[in-house]
Amino acid sequence: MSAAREWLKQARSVAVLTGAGVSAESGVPTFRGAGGLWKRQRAENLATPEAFARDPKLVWEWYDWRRTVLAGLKPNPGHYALAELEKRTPNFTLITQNVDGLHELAGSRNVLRVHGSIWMLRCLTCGSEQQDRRASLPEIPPRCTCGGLLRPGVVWFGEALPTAVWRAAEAAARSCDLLLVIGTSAVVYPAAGLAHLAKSSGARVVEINVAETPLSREIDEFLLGPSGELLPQLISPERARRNAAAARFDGTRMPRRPVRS
Ligand code: BJW
Ligand code: ZN
Repeated sequence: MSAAREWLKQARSVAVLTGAGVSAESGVPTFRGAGGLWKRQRAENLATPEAFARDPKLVWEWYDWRRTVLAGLKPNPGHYALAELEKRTPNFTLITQNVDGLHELAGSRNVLRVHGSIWMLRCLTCGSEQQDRRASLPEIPPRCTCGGLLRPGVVWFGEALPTAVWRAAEAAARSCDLLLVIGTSAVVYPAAGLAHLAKSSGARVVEINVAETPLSREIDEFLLGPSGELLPQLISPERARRNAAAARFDGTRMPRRPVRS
């Protein structure tokens, strides 16, 4: 942790790659691993254009259910720590594979959503895109005003990532001094390749995860633990220490201040 803190202090340009694990402490299920899978479904079975072509209603039911779950969730201390890091780092890029929108809710501004957003809908007929933050949609599958079928504005397996967003993500990985890789199994490409790109371009790479990934032995520092705890310790250690100390005193043990009338 202390080496990573020092690299963060020295870095002039910081990039961050996040995955589902960063939202796990908000209550968002991950895709893989123990407790992973959304409603017992594998992303590989439903997150494909073929699955959508075969049964748009089934795929939409999965996404609609996920939207309902996500609508009730809030960012966690890991999301907030990253938003704070952005404010004090002149050259900062947050690259996320997550489609949940929790980074933006926490206050992150420069967010590259390489796998799109679950809150965007795109028409298969006229190509128009619209944001729709309703938890559940009144009609499944939803239709565009032109009558065409709408699809979730996310990137499925076998689909290209949005070109401009992906170029910006590659540029950030290539030019950063430090890349933080947080809560991703690092098995889905091309996103996982950003860590190799940053490393081969001379950046330090620090990973935070509750379990080892294929990257863990190839990078500079692996921090084992939940990102909702480790990110505040990495980014604002003083505040994290104060909060931890405060949490040790519950209402009954906390010395009471005299109440002035
Ligand atoms: C914690 C924690 C806590 C838990 N704190 N940590 C063979 C080799 C290489 C590539 C391929 C291949 N065969 C096929 C491909 C390509 C394919 C791919 O990578 N497949 C692999 C699975 C094998 N990739 C694609 O198809 C991509 N497109 C592409 O390649 O296009 C080429 C092309 C070019 C030009 C024209 C046409 C095509 C697209 C990939 C799209 C991925 N989409 C999804 C669904 C998005 C929509 C939705 O949400 O429904 O994206 S799949 C799913 O996986 C989602 C995620 O963003 C993505 C990554 O998952 P992530 O975030 O890493 O989550 P998990 O669950 O895997 O991991 C969570 C981690 O958190 C774990 O490590 C935990 O330990 C950790 N954790 N709690 C910290 N508290
Ligand atoms: Zn349309």
